[in-house]
Amino acid sequence: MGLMQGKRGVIFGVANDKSIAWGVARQLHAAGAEIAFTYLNEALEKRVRPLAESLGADIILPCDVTSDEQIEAVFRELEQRWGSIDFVVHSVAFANREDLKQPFSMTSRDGFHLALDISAYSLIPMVRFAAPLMKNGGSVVTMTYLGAVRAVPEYNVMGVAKAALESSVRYLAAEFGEKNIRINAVSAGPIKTLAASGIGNFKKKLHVMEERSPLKRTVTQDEVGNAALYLLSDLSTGVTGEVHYVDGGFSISA
Ligand code: 0WD
Repeated sequence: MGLMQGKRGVIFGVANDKSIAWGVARQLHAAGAEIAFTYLNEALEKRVRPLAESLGADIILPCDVTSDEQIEAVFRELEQRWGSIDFVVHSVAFANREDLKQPFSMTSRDGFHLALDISAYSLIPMVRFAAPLMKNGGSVVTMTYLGAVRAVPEYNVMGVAKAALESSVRYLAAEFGEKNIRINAVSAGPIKTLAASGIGNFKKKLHVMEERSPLKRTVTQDEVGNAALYLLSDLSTGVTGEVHYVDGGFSISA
C-alpha cells in the first residue's frame, strides 16, 4: 500500500510541467494521494488543468493567494467535496523583476510588500483555513531557498521574503502542533523553472552548484518532490518547524 494511500490534499503553485510543485504532485500521486490543484489565472489554467487531470484530479480551482477570500473559497470547496484534508503544499512566490535586478537598497516599498505578501504572508491564511479541515492532524510543506539565510547575489527582496516564510513556518508549527498539524519547509537548490527565469544570472547559480556542492550536481523536481513526500507522509510524524535542505549539500560546503 502506498505511503499516501487514503490521504487527500491540495497543491498551490503548479504553473507548468517544470514547476517544483509538479515534481511534488508526481511523487504524491505515485504514493497514492488524492490531489486537488489550484492555478493563478486563466492563462495558467490551460497548462495546469491537463497536468492535474493526468493525475486523476477533478478538483482544479482558481486561486490568487493575494486574496484571503480566494484562499478561503478553495478550502470551503474542499470541505464540501471531501469533508477533511491531510496535506497542503505551498509552492508559490513572486517578486517584480525590477526589484530583483536593482541593488538591494533600491527595493521599492510596493515591491517589498508584493514579494512578502505573495511569497510569505500567503502561507499564514492558507494554514488558518486548512487547519479546521485537518481533522485527523495534517502536514503542510512550503518551498524556500538558501537566500533566506545568506545574501545570495541577485536574490535580494526574495531572500527577505524567504526569511519571513521560514520564520512563519516556525511560528505556525508552534501554534498548530497541539492539533497534530505539522508545518515544514523544503529548501531546494536552484532548479530551472518559470519563476527562476526572473532571477538574474540563474545559469551561474546552477553552474556554481555543479562545481561546489558535495554531490557535484544540481537537484531535480522529483528529488524535491520525494523530500516533500517524506514531510507530508507519516514517515515524518515527529518533525515540525523544520527547514529541510535538498541542495546536494551546497549549504554545508565552504
Ligand atoms: O530554483 C528554484 N526554482 C527554486 C524555487 C529554489 C528554491 C525554492 N524555490 C521556490 C520558489 O521560490 C517558490 O516558492 O519554489 C517555489 C516554486 O517555484 P518554481 O517551481 O521554481 O516556479 P514556478 O513553476 O514558476 O511556480 C511558482 C508559481 C507561479 O508561477 P509564475 O511563474 O506564473 O509566477 O507561483 C504561482 C504561479 O503559478 N504564483 C501564484 N499563485 C497564486 N497567487 C501567485 C499568486 N499571486 N503568484 C505566483
